[in-house]
Amino acid sequence: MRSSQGFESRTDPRPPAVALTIAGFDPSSGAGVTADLSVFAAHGIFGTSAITATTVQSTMGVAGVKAADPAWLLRTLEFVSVDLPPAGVKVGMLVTDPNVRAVVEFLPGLQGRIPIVFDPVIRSSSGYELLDPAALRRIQAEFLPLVDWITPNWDELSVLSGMQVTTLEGANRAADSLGKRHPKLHVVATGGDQEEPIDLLRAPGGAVQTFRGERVETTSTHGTGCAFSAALLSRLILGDAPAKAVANAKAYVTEALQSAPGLGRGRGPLNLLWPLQTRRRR
Ligand code: PXL
Repeated sequence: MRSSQGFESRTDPRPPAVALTIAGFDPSSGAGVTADLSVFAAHGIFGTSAITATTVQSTMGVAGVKAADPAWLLRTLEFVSVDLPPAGVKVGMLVTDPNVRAVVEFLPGLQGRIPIVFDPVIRSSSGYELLDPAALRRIQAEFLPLVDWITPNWDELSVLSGMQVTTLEGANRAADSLGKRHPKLHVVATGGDQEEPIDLLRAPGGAVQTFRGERVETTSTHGTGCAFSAALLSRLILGDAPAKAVANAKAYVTEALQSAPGLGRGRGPLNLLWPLQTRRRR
């Protein structure tokens, strides 16, 4: 159906799948929950969210982080998920140990039934620390066993594996080490920020596949990791097999980078809603 504004309205009578994002709030909309909600919307998925922290930031970088109240976070997660049961969960920035504990308390009710994707946010691309050391220890000990997918870049993979990753072969070894420690985990070592943008998937059992990408020359890279992990979850919810989900998420991010609107004076946001815009009639 066509409205006066030139948009097509939804004609599918089935309700959309629900995805839940547990992440931080970025007031400049490049990363965090609002970006994740755009990614879900672009995939036809209805997004719910719970905020782990608010940040002061713009495209110029992060200037401050204030963690949410962990009891409030847990209450939010439980209340919204009873009414709007998620078909998948994405976890992003967690910041504090009590937040990790809250999410560890929440997830077991869902674990094993739906995909749970973790984008391990450790520091911002502008260098701001976004994860306390105690939180990192609890993530390793209690949280990763509950997660199905993890999407670290090479820096994050270095921290998580304890192995300094500087080459694709190094990423392979570190992903293998992490995967052996958590046998149920799909590890995607994302190389989008490298000179040669190659992603590496280590599946449970140890099989490895690489995904060669196109290098996009742009300064609009704010929230690329958020976008990739939310797109990966979306593709898994839509029924993609693991390798297909990675390839499709990568293609989605590449187009979002290529068509970025060029906003801000620093690292600008991506064009996360591009799949909706291409359907717009003029
Ligand atoms: O891209 C990492 C990230 C995720 N989520 C929030 C952030 C950042 C980086 O600054 O602020 C809310």
